[in-house]
Amino acid sequence: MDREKAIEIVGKKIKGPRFQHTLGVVDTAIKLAEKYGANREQAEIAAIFHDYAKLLPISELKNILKEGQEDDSLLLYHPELWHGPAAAYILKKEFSIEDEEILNSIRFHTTGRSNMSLLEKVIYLADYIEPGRSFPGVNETRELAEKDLDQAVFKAISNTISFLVEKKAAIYPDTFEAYNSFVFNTD
Ligand code: DGI
Ligand code: FE
Ligand code: FE
Ligand code: FE
Repeated sequence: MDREKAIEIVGKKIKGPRFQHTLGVVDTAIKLAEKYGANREQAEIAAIFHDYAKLLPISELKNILKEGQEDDSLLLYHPELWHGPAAAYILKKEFSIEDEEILNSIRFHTTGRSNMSLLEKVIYLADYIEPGRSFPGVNETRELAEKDLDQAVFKAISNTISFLVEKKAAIYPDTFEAYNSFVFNTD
C-alpha cells in the first residue's frame, strides 16, 4: 500500500489531535528508520496505521481480540493495551497487510516486548518522542534518540514503567519483559 492511500484510510478513522499525533509519528519514524537503518517504507506504513484502532469502543476491541485470537491475557489488563493488537488483526484482515514485521511493530507499539526488532524499536520510540508529546523525561529520551536507539527505547520503557508504578497501574508482562531484555543486552 502507498502512503497516500494509507493516510486516506487512517484519516477517515482518526481525526483532530490524534491524527496530528499519527503524522508526528510518521515523520519521526522515517527519520529514525533512516538514521538506524530500518526499512523506510515499512516504518512509514507501520507509523501511519499504529493507532488505527485507538478510538474504537472497548466492546468492539474486545470482540476483535477474541476473533483474532490475540493473547487472551490482554483482556485482564487495561483496555489501553488492546488497540495495537486489534489494529494488527484488522489491517491483515481488511486491508491485506501481510508483512508480519509491520504488523508486529503495530501489535507491540504500546507495550514493547522482549528482544524487539529494529522496526519495533523505531515505532515504539517514534510514538513516544514525536514532536506533539510532552511527558516528563521526553526531552532526555529525544536526546538519547540522536545517539543510541537502544538507550532511547530503554529510557522510554523505563519512564513508562515508572509512570505506571506511580499510578499503581498493572504492568503487562510484555512491558517488563521489554525492560528486562534491555537490561540484559546493555553492558
Ligand atoms: O496510543 P498512544 O497514546 O499514542 O500511545 P501508546 O499506544 O503507547 O499508549 C500509551 C499508554 O499505554 C500510556 O498511558 C501507558 C500505557 N501503557 C503502556 N504499557 C502499559 C500501559 N498501561 C498499563 N496498564 N500497563 C502496561 O504495561
Ligand atoms: Fe497507541
Ligand atoms: Fe507508546
Ligand atoms: Fe500513538
